[in-house]
Amino acid sequence: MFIDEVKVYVKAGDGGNGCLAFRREKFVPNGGPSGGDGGRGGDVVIVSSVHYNTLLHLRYNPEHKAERGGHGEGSNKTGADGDDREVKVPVGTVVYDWFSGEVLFDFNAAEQRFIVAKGGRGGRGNARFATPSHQAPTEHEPGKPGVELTLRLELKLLADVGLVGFPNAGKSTLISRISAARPKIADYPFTTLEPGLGVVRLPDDRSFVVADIPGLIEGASEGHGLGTQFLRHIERTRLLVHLVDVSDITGRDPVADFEIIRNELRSYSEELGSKPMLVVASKIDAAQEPERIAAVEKIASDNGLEFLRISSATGEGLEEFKELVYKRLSEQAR
Ligand SMILES: Nc1nc2c(ncn2[C@@H]2O[C@H](COP(=O)(O)OP(=O)(O)OP(=O)(O)O)[C@@H](O)[C@H]2O)c(=O)[nH]1
Ligand SMILES: [Mg+2]
Repeated sequence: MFIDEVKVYVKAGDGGNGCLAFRREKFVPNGGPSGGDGGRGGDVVIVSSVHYNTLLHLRYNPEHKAERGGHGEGSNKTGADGDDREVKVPVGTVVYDWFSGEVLFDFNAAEQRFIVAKGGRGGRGNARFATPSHQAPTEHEPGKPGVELTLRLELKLLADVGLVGFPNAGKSTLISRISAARPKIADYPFTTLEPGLGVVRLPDDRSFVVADIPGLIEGASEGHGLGTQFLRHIERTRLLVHLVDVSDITGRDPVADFEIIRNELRSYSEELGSKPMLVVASKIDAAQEPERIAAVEKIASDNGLEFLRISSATGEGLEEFKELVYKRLSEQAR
């Protein structure tokens, strides 16, 4: 299991100070106390959001402070409350106290809100201390400090996207180009024996998780090649990316390859067979015959599937690929 983890410091806003003041008006010789209360400090609130798939955005931004409350003023004016500070996390994030290791909250659904650090109360102004026998109080309180905490946020990464295709189709090469994952890559089938995950980063704190798995061949569901056991690692993904090698050297028919993989997925499970899928022509830098690419494009469109072309060797199409995958993922609620 792949785990994403960050250390984060949070500090709620301090309360504003209570004010010491007396009314001074013409014709009112001894005006009463009029110091207002301080405002409440803002809370730090952690919110689960479907727009985040990883904790990467917090790794580069590890401090979160809410606003302090305004101080009380004369004429019984209360200070303004400080604004809350929201920290967004993906569903599946668990919040721990860094030092004690205690679990503070477990986000298991979207749009849950957890006040992790409460803002300090505002101090009372001197007007609040007046009683019939104590008409000119000078007592007034400072605001209470906001809570501060160091947290450990942990997310068990689940793949959002599964890469499927024949052995040698270029799955591991692709994940190595779009993420920090460094799987073994080689010019022979069944190079990948164990599934691996990679986190893909996009501008504006966007990210998603891709699973690289072993190749499938005809009869895999009957145990040929490496079988289909490993498909359970992509059962819970939201999108499949089907890589079809269109280079000339394979000597294979890319359309037949496409059909074989789809059949193997269907034999594994109805659910996997009907998952949303993007069809990707891989290794276009090595495709001298454009008909091979056109044939894959046609079979995709005949099946009502989106089609893209990429080369992990030259980088062509990779930016479009990442953006399209992100777009399709964010269109689906988890
Ligand atoms: N020309 C070219 N070769 C590529 C490209 N992508 C991958 N290759 C080559 O294709 C071969 C297989 O690549 P892998 O990434 O290991 O393929 P895979 O799909 O992970 O294969 P398995 O793990 O065996 O299922 C390697 O020799 C790569 O260098 C590409 O875009 N262009
Ligand atoms: Mg591989």
